[in-house]
Amino acid sequence: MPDAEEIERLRVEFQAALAAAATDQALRVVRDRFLGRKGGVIASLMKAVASASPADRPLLGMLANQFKNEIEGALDARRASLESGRPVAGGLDVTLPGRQVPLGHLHPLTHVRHQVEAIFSRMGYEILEGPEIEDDYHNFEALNMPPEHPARDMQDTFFLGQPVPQRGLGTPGTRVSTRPAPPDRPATLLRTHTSAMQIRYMEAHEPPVRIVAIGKVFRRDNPDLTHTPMFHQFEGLLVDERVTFADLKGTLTAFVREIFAPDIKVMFRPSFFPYTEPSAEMFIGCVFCGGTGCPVCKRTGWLEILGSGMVHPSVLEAVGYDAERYTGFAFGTGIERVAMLKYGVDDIRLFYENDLRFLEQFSF
Ligand code: 2NL
Repeated sequence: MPDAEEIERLRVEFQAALAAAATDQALRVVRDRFLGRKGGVIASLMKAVASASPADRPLLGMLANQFKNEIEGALDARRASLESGRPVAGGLDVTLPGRQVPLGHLHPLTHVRHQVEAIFSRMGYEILEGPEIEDDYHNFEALNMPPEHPARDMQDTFFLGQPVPQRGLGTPGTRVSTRPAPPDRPATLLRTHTSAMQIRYMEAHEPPVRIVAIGKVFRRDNPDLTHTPMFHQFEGLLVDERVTFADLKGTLTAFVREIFAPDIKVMFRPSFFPYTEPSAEMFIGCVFCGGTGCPVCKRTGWLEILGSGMVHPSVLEAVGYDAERYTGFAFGTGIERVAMLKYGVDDIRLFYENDLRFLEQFSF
């Protein structure tokens, strides 16, 4: 049963709590604790008074009511003093945090592109951009793919300037065709890889060459989880005297360690490209399962990250280099592929749909 002493003890407690409350929020906590309708100190006190003996009830009731009024007054006064101490300019509380301005951010592919450019720039490579429309010579022939070369079947090319009937619309004549140009006219096409830029660079510069070519490439693919008719490629090329396969391995290992993780595992496996000999695919230890095997790496523990090799002597000769004096290495892969492996994206089409629920996960 409460008595005058108990009320005095609660008063001391209240005064300590009030003195410690330096913010509106802290003040609200004190108010809830003492004046809260359910379980508040005053509410409990009033309940206890109601069940006190008829002899004690009048005095206790009066003391409890007095205490309650005191608390209300003290809380109001304290709030007023907190408000008056706050820097206010023309009714504006200048201590409030500013409203968040919604800020955009880079597209994940742009972010990866910047990272690739930064890593190779630091290694002394020049970054190249060039035309998306190319001719047959620079896209195929100079890369050791003469007209009848079977490797051309690996690329399904968009050719330009061929009139073809359009579905649905009565007017024939679109500017992009799937048929090669007649032999009397040099074919123009949408580049199927960024290599043409590297051929043009070598035609205009003597070794040493250290370049990364980067940009959109186009292939006649039906869209699925891993294919779109346009994607972004980057290719690297280094040509100098005494360049070896060890230089290729060291450079590419340094690259994947920077873009994925410093302790990532790497593996090279023999492969074939018409423009390199020998050729190799590079794999990294699966970033999703750590090598133990999962659906992404198809239980192999390895992910294919890029294609590479020593530049074929025919390519060096096509640009007028002395293939006895110079050797070089080259490599290429998709920015999309790197981004998918880096961020665990399982569908390449997400990069082009501009769905904010996807893009907003990349506010780097
Ligand atoms: C791929 C293939 C590769 C190259 C690209 C290259 C460029 C010149 C000369 C020799 Cl100018 N090679 N580029 C070499 C090997 C592979 O990428 O499909 N990667 C997934």
